Amino acid sequence: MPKAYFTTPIFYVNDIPHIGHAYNILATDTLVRYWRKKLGRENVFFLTGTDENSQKTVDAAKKANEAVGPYLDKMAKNWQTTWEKCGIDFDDFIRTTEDRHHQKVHEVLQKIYNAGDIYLGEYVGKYCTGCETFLKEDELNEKGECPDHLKKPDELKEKNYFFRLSKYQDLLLDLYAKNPNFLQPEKRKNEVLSFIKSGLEDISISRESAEIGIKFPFDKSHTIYVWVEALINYISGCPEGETSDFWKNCTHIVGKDITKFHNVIWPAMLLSAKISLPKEVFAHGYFTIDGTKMSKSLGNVVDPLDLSDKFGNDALRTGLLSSFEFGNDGDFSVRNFEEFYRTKLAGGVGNLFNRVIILVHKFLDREKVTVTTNEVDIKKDLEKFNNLLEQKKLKASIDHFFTVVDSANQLLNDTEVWKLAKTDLEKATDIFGQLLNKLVVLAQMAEVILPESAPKMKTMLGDKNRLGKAIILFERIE
Ligand code: ME8
Repeated sequence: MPKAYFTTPIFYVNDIPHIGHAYNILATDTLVRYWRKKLGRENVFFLTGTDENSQKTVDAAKKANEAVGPYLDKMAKNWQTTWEKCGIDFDDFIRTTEDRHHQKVHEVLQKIYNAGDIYLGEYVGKYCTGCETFLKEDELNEKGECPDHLKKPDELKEKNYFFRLSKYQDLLLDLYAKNPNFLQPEKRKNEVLSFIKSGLEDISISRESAEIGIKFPFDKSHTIYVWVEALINYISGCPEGETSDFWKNCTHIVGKDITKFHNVIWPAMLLSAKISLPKEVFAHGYFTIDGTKMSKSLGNVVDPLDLSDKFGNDALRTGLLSSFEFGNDGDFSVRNFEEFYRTKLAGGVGNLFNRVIILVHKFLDREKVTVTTNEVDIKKDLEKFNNLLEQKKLKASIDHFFTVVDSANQLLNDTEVWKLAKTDLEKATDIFGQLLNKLVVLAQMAEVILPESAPKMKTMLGDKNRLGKAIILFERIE
């Protein structure tokens, strides 16, 4: 059986998760569920975790008046339990403060050093702690600030180790020529390609004055640049390591903000260390909340747990993922989300299951109900759904699910089967059969996009001989 390995970015623990992070991990979890269904659970591996060796986590601990170690433990736990509460079914959770990660980082950095790609030099430049990156003059705004964090970067002058990124310019172009899908979607690839073509400079990969981090294996007085070691988490947490089929079939799901790291620096590091590359990177877009950028100062940051507590995890997942297509930028509005819940979930699929099951029980001898499965139709709808997921079209796959829901509701209403059953039971039985077929296919799709409702749907559908009782899938919420 082929293998598949999916990763999310590892999240910074200087703050708690918000809905932007949840968007990334819910999308990944949805793709993982599709592949687990196709390849079998043991052949698919899902890794997430936390990025902890960052100056901003140290600053956050100080601000909270807590010692760094316990602060990191507390925050990592918070991220992990948030994802568990949101119904994310990851196989492993990696923290960059773990030994297994430190060991792997040393191994990889030593290989890059042995390849002659690390040298000592002096760095003079501007560093933004918010981004954990050096910024060039032309990347700053008119006030000389980082455009994302609206803060003047720190002036740094220190002895640094450098990575010979410039050496990999042509090799990277070659990589994209040979593997056009290494970065998707296309527009993100074009951005990265023009960045590479504009000329790659060697990058500083050490800090002399860092308060946290992993030391170089060949020089313990220097700390490894947090991004360089963070990327290695994907190997530290890879089942069976970087020579395995999992690794060769790895998909990194990232936000578009971090493609330079995942699509320039990371493949160059791997080429240098002579480690095979992951299969692909998919960069999704960013969303605004009601048209404005989500930010603490604006007070419009949405906590995924608030939505999940009120509407449930299936609503959180499908409401977010169907707001705009995966790969595009978009907008999320709580009002549209509530509308989606009301019309599509409670009034749509929930109501459909309930009505059909209750009607079948009312008119047919429940012991004798058999679902006259019309295989062709089921196959057609499932195939379309699966094809969309293979292409990572998450919104389109959810939309397709609701097209089937709508067609079932229409069949129910057009035939007025509840009246028909009183006059022509034979004809009504045929319609009930068609409706149950649609519910069967919906329950199968739900395993991927509505994983908490899927078992309830299956219970309602019962087995070949016996239909189950109606269950409310989505409570009406005022
Ligand atoms: O970048 N819309 O971590 P991070 C969509 N530690 N996605 C969003 C979003 C929004 N408004 N806000 C955040 C880091 N994200 C590094 C990664 S990996 C080796 C190291 C998503 O916690 C987006 O996917 O700042 C972003 O890439 C991710 O959250 C991680 O953000």
